[in-house]
Formats: sequence, C-alpha cells, structure tokens
Amino acid sequence: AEPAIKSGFLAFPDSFVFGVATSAYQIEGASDSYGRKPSIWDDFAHRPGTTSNGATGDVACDHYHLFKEDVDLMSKVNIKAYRFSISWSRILDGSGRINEEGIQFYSDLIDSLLAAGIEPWVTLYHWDLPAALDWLGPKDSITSAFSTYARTCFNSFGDRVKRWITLNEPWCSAVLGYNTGDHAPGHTDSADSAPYIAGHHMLLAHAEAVRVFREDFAHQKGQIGISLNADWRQPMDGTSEARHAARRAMDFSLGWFAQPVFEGDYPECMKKACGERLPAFTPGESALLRGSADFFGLNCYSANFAKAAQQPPEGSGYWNDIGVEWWHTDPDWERSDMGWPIVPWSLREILLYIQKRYRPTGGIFITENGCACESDESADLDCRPDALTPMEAGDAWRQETDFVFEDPERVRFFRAHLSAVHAAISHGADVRGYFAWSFLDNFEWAEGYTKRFGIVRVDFPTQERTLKSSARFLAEVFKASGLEAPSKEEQYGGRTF
Ligand code: GBH
Repeated sequence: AEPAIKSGFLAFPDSFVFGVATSAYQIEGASDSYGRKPSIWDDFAHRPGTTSNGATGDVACDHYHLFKEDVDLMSKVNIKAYRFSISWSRILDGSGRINEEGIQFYSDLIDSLLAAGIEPWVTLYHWDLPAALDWLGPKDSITSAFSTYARTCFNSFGDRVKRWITLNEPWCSAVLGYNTGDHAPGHTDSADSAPYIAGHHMLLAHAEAVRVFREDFAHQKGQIGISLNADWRQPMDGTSEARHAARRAMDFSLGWFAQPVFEGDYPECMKKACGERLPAFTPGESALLRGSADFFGLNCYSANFAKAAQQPPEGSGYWNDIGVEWWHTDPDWERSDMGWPIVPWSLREILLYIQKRYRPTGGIFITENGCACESDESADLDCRPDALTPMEAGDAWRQETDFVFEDPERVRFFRAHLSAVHAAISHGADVRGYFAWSFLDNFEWAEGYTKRFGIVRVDFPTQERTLKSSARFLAEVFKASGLEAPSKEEQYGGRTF
C-alpha cells in the first residue's frame, strides 16, 4: 500500500534523484590482484601510524567479489542512483597500458546496476592517485595523465554512464594530503604553498577532462560535474567582522574550487592573502575552467561558527591565510562519532548560499551527506545477522519480525537533513538530488574501520551485510519521494525549518 500522505509530509519533485554513494578504495578490496597497481592510499595506509589500528583497504568490504550481492541489496532498498568511484590504478598501469580486467570489473558493475534499474553516477577520482603520480606536478604531466585516464573511462563506459564527477573533494586532497598530512600522500613538511599547488593542478586536470568530454564525447549526451566539500560557516554574531569571517571561511573552502569552476578564477580574498603562493591561471586556463561543470556536486556533513582570528596570522600557511578561527562550535550542538557537529539547518543555509552565489545551471546535487554512529565502542557486537535469509524474499524486510540492525541516530540524522533539503528547495534552491553516504560501512580513511557510515552494516571478518533501520527508512523515503517532517523530539536543539 502507498504510504498515507499526512499533513507533515514533505514531498520532493518527481525527478529528484535519490541515491547512495561509496568510493573505490573504501569498499573494493582486491587491492593487489587482477592487475591493479598501488595507489597513494595503498602506500600511505601501509605506512605505520597513519590509520587507526593500522587499517588498510586491502580487503575493505570485498566489494570487488561481492558486487552482485551488493547491487541486489541496493534494489531491495529502492535505490535509484548509485555513486561509486573508479580506481585509476586498477585500469591503467602507468605505462599507458590498459588493464582489461579492471575495465571488465567496472563494465560488469555498470551492467548489473542498469539491469536493476539503478543509474550509475561515476566519480573518476576519489583520492586514490596511482602511486607513481603526485599532484604537486609537474603540471603538464599530472594534468595530461588525468585526462588520459578520463578519456579511457569515457571510452569504456560512456555508452552506459551519463553522469560523471571528475574529482571528489579536492579541498581534502589538497589540505589533508599536502598540509596536515592526515591523508595520502601525507605531506606535512612541504612548503606553505603545497596545498595551493596541488589544488591548482587538480583544477586544471578537472578542466582538461571536461574539455575532452565535451569535445570528443558529446555524442554520449552525458553530464559532467565536480563534487566539492564544505561545512557551513555561520557568522558568530551580527557584526560585520563575523560576517566577513564567515565569507572568508567559505571562500577558502568551497570558493577555492567553486569560483574557478563556475567563474574562472580564485576568490579575491585568497589571491590577496596568499600572494605569490597561490598560482595564477593563464587567460586560456581561466577560460577553460569557467563553466566547466554541468552541475554542482556538494558533499556536506557539518557546520561551525565563524569568528575572525584573534591573533594576527603567524607564518604563512593555509590556516593562517584564512584568518578565521576554524573550530568554533556551539557546545550545545550534538556531535556524530566523528566529533562533527550535527546542524541540519546549516544544510539549508549552504544550499541557499550556493544557489545565490554560483547559480549552477544544471542544479545542485548533494553527492554526500551522512553520519557516523554505532561506532564499535557502542555497537552491540552480539547482533549477528542470521536473519539474512528471510530478507531474500524481495520486500520481506518490511515485515516487522525481520532482523534489521537498529541505528536510530542515523535515521534521525537523515530525516532532519532531508527536511533541510526540502526547506532549501521551498526557498528557491535548485536541488535535484541527494546521495546518502554511505551504502556500506567501509574503510573510513585515517579512521580505518572504527567509524561506521553505512546504511548497511558490514561484519568485516565474515563480510556479512545486514540492513540497518536507516536503510529501511531511506527505502521508504525513496519510494514515496518524500518523508514525514521530524517530530519536536527528533529535532536537534529544537530548531525547525
Ligand atoms: C567525505 O569527506 C569523503 O568524501 C568520504 O570518502 C568519507 O568517507 C566521508 O566524507 C566521511 O568522512 O574539520 O570540523 O571542519 C568528508 C569531508 C571534510 C567533512 C572535513 C567534514 C570536517 C569538519 N570532511 N569536515 S571540520
């Protein structure tokens, strides 16, 4: 029976895309088989002291071998779109040779998705750079390596894939990879300009891949964009100082990449603060970048307040360049297991900001939003998924007796955030899709397997999958194309929309 449409029901447009997301290194495993070559994440994770408990993506969710079962599970949860990434070093070995086994894997995955009525959304680069390459350059070799890789993907899969994302969160690659060293390749001792140079080359690589796609693959009639991450920055108070600080924080995170992609150049405040340390675009590069995304992909998880830094900047690194106190949260905000504040209304704010600031013609797609909870410390590890059998009968998991792993905090998170997306649309933001992060519990980068983001629980030693109640919740939202607004108790800090 169709769900009853109650007065608190928030309906999404019929064309709204509801999906889930993952990335290659976080789920595939099979890291050194079937012709796959190492990426910077293989090298990094195998270096002692880089990840929690020395975790690596060697096996991860073993999705390489279990992808058919995973696609079946997706069908059970009414997933209409699946965003995954391709492992560059699985399909190219660095000498120009194509690894046919790697191509076959993604080809089979894409075919299985299409057979299940699930639209593939493919990210070309989700942080797993081939180990022989470096975003620091040289500029021409890294950008042309990326465009060759992109061309291989368009050639092999573009007949079936109509939605491409060039890069996932270049901010993370640049800052966490080349400044804090928390992510691969783990540079901490580089010059102050390292993240800017890495980011610059990522932007040029993106622009080059988009040029190739538009010039040589127009007949595929696909769309190509980029996924940028940003946490919303709310001015600490009504002063112009705080508003200015918030704007700077947004420019140094989202604007760093969004302004070149949508307008062809870096934000003025970055150019001013960084001077020579921020590379400049030539007029040709700037023209190539301007308008180089058919849609705006946003990955958003959290928010903070913005307040001007009290101390005058010392040194000249990225964090000093911003001139904003970066970690200024409200002590009353609830937090996820990552320690990130949960601030649903901020998702509405950032969507409206993007709409107003960049007016993306192809709309905004939230390509990631989600929450880490039921971490290993708090999870009931005795909850073994022996009820997998009854779920095999199609919709059987809907029966009340079925085993589902209970993750009420994640259900609450999704309900609040989807309501915020609905509110943003009502206020004029052209939001056209939402992808939950993540389909499976997976290798959470430096956090290893200690943080769980999945709507499907993975018991890593046995690779058994169990649907969580958040999967059941999203299945209903996706089917009804809408949801009941949160009750008063479910809201965070009592804030409504
Ligand atoms: C995404 O990145 C990744 O794309 C994905 O692979 C990953 O598994 C997922 O999120 C979960 O982590 O430092 O207080 O300003 C997330 C990017 C950037 C989001 C930093 C939260 C931290 C808040 N993150 N941000 S803060």
